[in-house]
Amino acid sequence: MLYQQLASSAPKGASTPSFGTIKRAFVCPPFVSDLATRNFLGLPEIEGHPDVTILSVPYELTTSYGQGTTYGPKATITASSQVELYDPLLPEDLPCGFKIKTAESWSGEGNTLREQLDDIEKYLNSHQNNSFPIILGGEHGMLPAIVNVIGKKVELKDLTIVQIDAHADLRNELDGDSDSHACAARRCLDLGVGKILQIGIRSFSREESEFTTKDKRVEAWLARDILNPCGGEIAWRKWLNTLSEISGPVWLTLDVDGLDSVYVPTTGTPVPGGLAYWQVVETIETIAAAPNVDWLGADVNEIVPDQNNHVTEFTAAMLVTKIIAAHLANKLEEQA
Ligand SMILES: [Mn+2]
Repeated sequence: MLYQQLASSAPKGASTPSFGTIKRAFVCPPFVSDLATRNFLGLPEIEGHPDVTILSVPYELTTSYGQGTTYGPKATITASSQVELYDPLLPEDLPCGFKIKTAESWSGEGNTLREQLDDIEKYLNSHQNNSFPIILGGEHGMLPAIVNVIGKKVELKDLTIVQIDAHADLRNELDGDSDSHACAARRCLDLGVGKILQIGIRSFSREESEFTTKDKRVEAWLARDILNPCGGEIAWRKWLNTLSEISGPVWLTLDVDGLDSVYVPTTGTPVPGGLAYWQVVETIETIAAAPNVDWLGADVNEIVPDQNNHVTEFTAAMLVTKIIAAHLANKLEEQA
C-alpha cells in the first residue's frame, strides 16, 4: 500500500508522521502478496469460530515524541508473513489445527480523544466471541478502553495486568491530558484493576516513583535491577516466580519500548537499557504456563514502522507469534 493511501486512512486527528527528516510511514515491500498484508502469518481466510483473533487499533493522538504508531498494525501483519510457522511449544506448525482470524481494522471514528477511546471500546466489544484476542497498536493510550471491555467479563479487582514497558505510564496527566499514553496504567487503576506488575521500567518521573512506592497495587521491576551484572539474574528469577504465582485473570500489555531500543529502533520513544528479546519471550511463556492463571489476551502496542528499517515490526510480529503459540499450547494441554 502506498504511503499516501495509508495517510488518508489514518485516524482523524493523527498528524502527518514525521521524525526529524525521516518519514515514519509504512511502505509495503514490493514482493508481498495481498494475503500477507491482510492475514497474520499470511494464513488463508478461515471459516467458523476463531480460536485466536488479531485485532488492529491504529490509534495515535497523544504520542509524545516520534510518531507513526498508526501504521504499526498493518506493518506487523505484513512482517508476520515472513515469520516461521514452527514453534517448539507446538507439535505441528501454526496454526496447528486451530483457527487464527485477522479481523478488519478499527477505522478511527471520533473527533476527540474520548470519542475515539469509546469507539475503540465499541470495536473491541463487536469482536467479543470467546476467542483469544491479540490487539495490535497503535499507542498505549488505548489500554483503558481494553480494560473497560475486560471489565464486562471479570471483576477488575481480580485482574492482574502484566505490563512490559520502558515507562511506568502512571502519570496523572501529561500536558493537561489524562487520557495520554503516559497515564494508561494510572487510568487502569482508576477503573479498579487490582494489580499491575511492570517489567523493564527505566524512564519515569518523581511523581510516578513516589506513586509506585505508596500504592501497593503496583509492583515495578526496574530494568536496571534485572539487567544488573551483579545480581540481575536473581532479580530475574524472582520476576519469573512472581509470574508463576499469579492467580486469576491476567492481561498482558506489551509496549514494545520495554525491549531494548536495539530491537525496536523506530518505536515512538526508544529507550536504551531495556529488556532482551528472550526475556520478553520468557515472560510470555511463563504467564502462559502459570498453573492458576486465566490468560485473557494481550495487546502489543507502540509499534512504529520505518521505510528503511523493519526491525521494530519484525520484533512485534515474532512476539505476537510467540503469544499465539504459548496460548495454543495451553489449549492443547487443556484438551489432552
Ligand atoms: Mn507504555
